[in-house]
Amino acid sequence: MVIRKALTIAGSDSGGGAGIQADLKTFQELGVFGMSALTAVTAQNTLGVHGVYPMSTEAVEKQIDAAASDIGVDALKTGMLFSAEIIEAVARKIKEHSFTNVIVDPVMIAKGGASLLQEEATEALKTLLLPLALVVTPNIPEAEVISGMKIKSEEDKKKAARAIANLGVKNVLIKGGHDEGNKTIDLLYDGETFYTFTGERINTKHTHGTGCTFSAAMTASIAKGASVRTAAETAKQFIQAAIEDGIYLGGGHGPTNHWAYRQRGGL
Ligand code: PXL
Repeated sequence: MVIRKALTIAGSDSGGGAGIQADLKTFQELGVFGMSALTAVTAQNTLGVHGVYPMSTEAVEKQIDAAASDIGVDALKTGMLFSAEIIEAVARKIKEHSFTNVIVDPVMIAKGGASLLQEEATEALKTLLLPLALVVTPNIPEAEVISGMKIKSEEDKKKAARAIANLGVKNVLIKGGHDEGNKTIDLLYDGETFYTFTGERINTKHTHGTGCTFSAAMTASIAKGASVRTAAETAKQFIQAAIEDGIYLGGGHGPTNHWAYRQRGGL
């Protein structure tokens, strides 16, 4: 049996719904061996972020080296990176190890409004990390920050995707979770062609960690050899199932159901 391996470079969510916890659960559900390099620890539950404790750049680099030099990495994703220094360290390591299957989830702000990326780090994300990425997966507010434009329509989404692609990333996937209306339309742009993936909007507050889970599902699929387009399709189905089959934990924005996709028979 060939075992595919994926690495998440991201923050820890003590509440288990987002961050590396969501990533590792998703990798496991999709049959991929998961590894992690922690960038920060958050003290967090469904009610909010109660503390953020970043790791040293040395610690981040050593974790990446340890995973890469022994077990090997078929695909990696980045999540919460917190600071420009950590982004610089991660970019350096991606180059050093010649990683090509790099999925960047440009995490900026948690559901409750806590900052997971210092404002001055956005520039480092754009100039150092995106040129090394195979895919970037912003939600609409993140796509607005990266592209520097407002997104009010499907046409705006396309314009923003083109602007983000101009930063050097090969594929841009703007997620439709913040769309208005009863559909969520994810837009993929590969530098030439636009593709859309449409889901039904679910009326729920239990969407904590959806971005992490989505990009982790893409990473797992790519680790298994899928194309970006197929990975986007799988990730859409994975997150749709995880939101629809809610598990309703905690008193605030609860986690999604990472078992749902496999329980429905997908893999
Ligand atoms: O969903 C974004 C995110 C990423 N990483 C960590 C988080 C969150 C959201 O709360 O806590 C560690």
